[in-house]
Amino acid sequence: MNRIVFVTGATAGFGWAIAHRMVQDGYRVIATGRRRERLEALQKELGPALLPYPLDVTDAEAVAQLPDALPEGWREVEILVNNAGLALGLEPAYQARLEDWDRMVATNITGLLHVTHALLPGMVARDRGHIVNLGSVAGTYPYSGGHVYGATKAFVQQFSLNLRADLIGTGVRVTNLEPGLVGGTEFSLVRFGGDAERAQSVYAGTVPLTPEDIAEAVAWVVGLPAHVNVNRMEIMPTCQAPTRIGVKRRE
Ligand code: NDP
Ligand code: 8X3
Repeated sequence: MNRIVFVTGATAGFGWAIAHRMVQDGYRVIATGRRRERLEALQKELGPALLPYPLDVTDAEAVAQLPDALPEGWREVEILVNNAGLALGLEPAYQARLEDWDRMVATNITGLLHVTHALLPGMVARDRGHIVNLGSVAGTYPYSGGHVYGATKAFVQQFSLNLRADLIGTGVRVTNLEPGLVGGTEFSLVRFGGDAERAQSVYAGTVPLTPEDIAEAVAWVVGLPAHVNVNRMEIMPTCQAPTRIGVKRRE
């Protein structure tokens, strides 16, 4: 198989699992992220079907050079998994750090846009492609402390749907994956600035989704026949559900 998948944020969590799954399914994978040594470890494990390509999605210059900067034979990206992203902090908006807001916007919105802008024209020219964006349930359901993180994922959801509107009549598909609680990643560790105990407490007493569950969803949506487009897929663990709207009662 000569189908090429470009995964952002493949050094950990979902991206790491997606890289494994896609190679296992016979795709060739360009694995990106900022931590070069993690990408090299991935290649050691997965062999020549995986190309380690260090890339910070907020480095506009490096992203703009795609796909021409990729080695020959790796430039015709068919599937883009826009996975790199992060949440920072869980304080209420009025106590949040402005630099955290800026970084979430730069990574989850601007980074995702730049990578898409670089790789989408080639897909349209070849009349074949699939963009899988990592949104979140946080883009649909508000929660305290979710302010900018949830808003970035609402952007990703709407951008995905608007891309679909532009891509009607082409062979390029777009899917927004919207997971809920997923354990086994660095997400909460990053959110809480390296506080492992607080990060672990997020999953206490739950059976969360796993990165492999997300990789399974990616493998399924991209493996469907070319005439089938999953627009949005919301996935929660069985122990999670959208519940009531909050009310603050007087004491
Ligand atoms: P992880 O923190 O485990 O992984 C995030 C990945 O993004 C890492 O590989 C990291 O690599 C990469 N990354 C972060 N910033 C940049 C950057 N500037 N440039 C390139 N890569 C970057 O998180 P998850 O795997 O849990 O999350 C993946 C995606 O899924 C995110 O978009 C997240 O918002 C979303 N999501 C997560 C959920 C969860 O519960 N875990 C639920 C719903 C959605 P490196 O540091 O090496 O650059
Ligand atoms: C990650 C899920 O609920 O922590 O996007 O925002 S949540």
